[in-house]
Amino acid sequence: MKFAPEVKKALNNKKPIVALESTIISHGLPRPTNLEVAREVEEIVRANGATPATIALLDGTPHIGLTDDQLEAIANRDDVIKASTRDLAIAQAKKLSAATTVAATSHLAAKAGIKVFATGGLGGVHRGANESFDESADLTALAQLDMTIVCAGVKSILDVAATLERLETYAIGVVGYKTKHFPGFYLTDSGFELEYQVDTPAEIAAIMKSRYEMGTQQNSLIVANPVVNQMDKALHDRLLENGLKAAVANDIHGKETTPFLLEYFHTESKGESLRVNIEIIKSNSALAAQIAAAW
Ligand code: PSU
Ligand code: MN
Repeated sequence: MKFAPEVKKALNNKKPIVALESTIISHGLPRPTNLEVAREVEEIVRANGATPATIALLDGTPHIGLTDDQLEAIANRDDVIKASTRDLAIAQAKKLSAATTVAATSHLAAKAGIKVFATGGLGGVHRGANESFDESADLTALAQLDMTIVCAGVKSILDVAATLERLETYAIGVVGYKTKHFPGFYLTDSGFELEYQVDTPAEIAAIMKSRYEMGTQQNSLIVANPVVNQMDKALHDRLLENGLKAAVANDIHGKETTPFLLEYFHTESKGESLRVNIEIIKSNSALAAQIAAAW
């Protein structure tokens, strides 16, 4: 793994670091917004007292922290694949450039000794998974990694109830940030309740510490941070219904499903879902930096 100088320095000096994923840049947001947001998010992490470490593979080399040129390559190159954990070794050996999902980013971040990670919305159990078997590898990755991950819940394109059950099975802790309503990514409230609410980064850092005392640090902790200005609910529900139909009509499967649905939302909502997605990732990055600092 190649470390960006500022990340190396922060690791050596035990300073706060926030890992950031790159699939959202390459496959989750449209150009040229993706690069602008990637840069802004790094600045937000710095402004909140931590060092950003955007993670990706460039020509086979895993990078923990990217230079601006490298960020631009991930945002604009057409040969950047979407890599989950299982793709990492193959991509390295084949010298591919790859944006890393939540699963793959957490894996590399944990290996690097980073404890806190910010994303938009987690992957989870897809609707119709009882037939398609489509469950994000984010779930199994977080079931075995020492990571605290800040997200706006799981993506609303998923089966949220089934995903919450899986999180319980995998012993992945979930706390709501200033809420007891599990957030629904584009929506502030998914309609599902949470058992625990936390109100400060210090409280979250205390839970992180307890995970070591209980020996449960190898199961990730999810900090669910709801978006403030949610998408119009009626528009959301309509696009979700139509988007799921469009995915079937276009024979979309496997790792293409999530990028397809996100792009469908961004195009069909004329930027409304994009606005919300940007707000989500910015707010999660700020909170993650504060948690890293408290830790
Ligand atoms: N959050 C976003 N946009 C995204 C993602 C998360 O706001 O594009 C990405 C993450 O990289 C996550 C992936 O790991 O979507 C899930 O893909 P899949 O459902 O194929 O596992
Ligand atoms: Mn999948």
